[in-house]
Amino acid sequence: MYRKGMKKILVTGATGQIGSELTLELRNKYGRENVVAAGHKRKPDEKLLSSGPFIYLDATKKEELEKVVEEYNVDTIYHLAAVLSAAGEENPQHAWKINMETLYNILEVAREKSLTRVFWPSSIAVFGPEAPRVKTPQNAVLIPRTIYGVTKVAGELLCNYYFLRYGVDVRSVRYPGIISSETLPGGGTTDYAVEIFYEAIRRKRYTCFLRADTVLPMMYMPDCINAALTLMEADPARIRCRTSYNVAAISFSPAELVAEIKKYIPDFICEYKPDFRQKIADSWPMSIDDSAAREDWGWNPKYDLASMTKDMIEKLTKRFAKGHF
Ligand code: AKB
Repeated sequence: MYRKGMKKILVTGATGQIGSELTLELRNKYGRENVVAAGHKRKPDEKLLSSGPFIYLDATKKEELEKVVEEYNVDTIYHLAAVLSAAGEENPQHAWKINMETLYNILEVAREKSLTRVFWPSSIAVFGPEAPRVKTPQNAVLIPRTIYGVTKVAGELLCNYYFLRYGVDVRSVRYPGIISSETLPGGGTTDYAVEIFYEAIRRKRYTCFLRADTVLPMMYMPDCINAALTLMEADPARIRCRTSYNVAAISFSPAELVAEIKKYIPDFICEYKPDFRQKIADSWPMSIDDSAAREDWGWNPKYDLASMTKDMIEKLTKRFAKGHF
């Protein structure tokens, strides 16, 4: 374990889809009091509140961030707060402000205060139609069509710069769509793959905003968390990529996911009404080549389409039975 002297970890975006589960995992691993969860607008749920410190933080304000880092003796930041692809297209100026200003402030604070390590997620959204869409290589051309993708490319370059110029130990992976049962995602193009489970169990009907044959790279939450933790624990000498690593797990289309869900809910009906998100999905890879992550720091996802679907249905069915929606 790289952290000696038990300084603190700060998680921004801790009330979001990844943050809400990653924070709990970090608290299990490093101690409840050592992980400070920071949200901005969304109210934290009971698990997040009762398992350790929670604060409100606007990371576009550097002074606020500096205060928190000093007050809690933070030495590691997981910076998850971001506006995703579909929400970004509705207000590109806002997406640029949130995604770029917060990352810049985090990197600046990491530089000024010599923080030990920073994790920042990039996305498959860095790729555009000019990149090969099947088994997209690590070093494929990056010409995204969304403002979200533009902020992720700019962010990757900024992280690489801060590493080379100032030695900030910032690490990153390009996440695909993340599927999870605890907190709904918001504003993404891959969100259908989570919503579909909620609607299949509650109503046995879902209207999908992507075409039935739209294949996209996806990942189940336990693998998503494992990617962040494994990368952050890796020996610095093994991290040869300081922009962001491709990580892959599963690739499937809505039709393939529907077929898998129907094994548990045979009368489930899915309709298709593609909207503006179809164009975004069509500009992204269908599958990803993640050999660099596998070779450098041992990336190895566990869940496939069948095991992810089984686990999602079991978890959500239990939750809904208890009346927790
Ligand atoms: C989105 O759909 O915007 C995100 C992503 C792939 O980064 N889930």
